[in-house]
Amino acid sequence: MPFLVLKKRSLIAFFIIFMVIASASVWFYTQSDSLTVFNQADNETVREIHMVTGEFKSKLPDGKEIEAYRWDPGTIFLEKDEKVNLKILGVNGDEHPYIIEGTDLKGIVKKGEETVVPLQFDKEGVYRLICLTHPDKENSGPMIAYIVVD
Ligand SMILES: [Cu+2]
Repeated sequence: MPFLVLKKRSLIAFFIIFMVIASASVWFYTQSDSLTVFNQADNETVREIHMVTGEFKSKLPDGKEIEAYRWDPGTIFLEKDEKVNLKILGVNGDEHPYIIEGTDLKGIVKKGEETVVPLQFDKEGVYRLICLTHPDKENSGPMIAYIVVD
């Protein structure tokens, strides 16, 4: 009987040691993984920001329909000098020709397509992403998003 108890004990001891080693290696691997990811982000990886084109629609009491196209999200934030790929998916509206104020960036976001706009600003400020078809409320807008660089 005492022999059996001793055997059980050493089994338990082995199990505990095994668990400690196993969890230590799991911890080590997850740590080194996140370190690698962090280093990549620090050096070369270009951050992605996703945006879609959306539409608000409503009916007035007199039956008249009103609508507004929007960039969603309507405000994005970048660090100065940070490299970002702005990926805009066209959902509502067939085409949205856009400009970004204060830059020479322009293009067209089309329904069902993803437009990638590479961004990098060396000056702080608020830059407006403006749809030229829907720039104000008279033209089913304002379809304006704000790019905040600080
Ligand atoms: Cu538009």
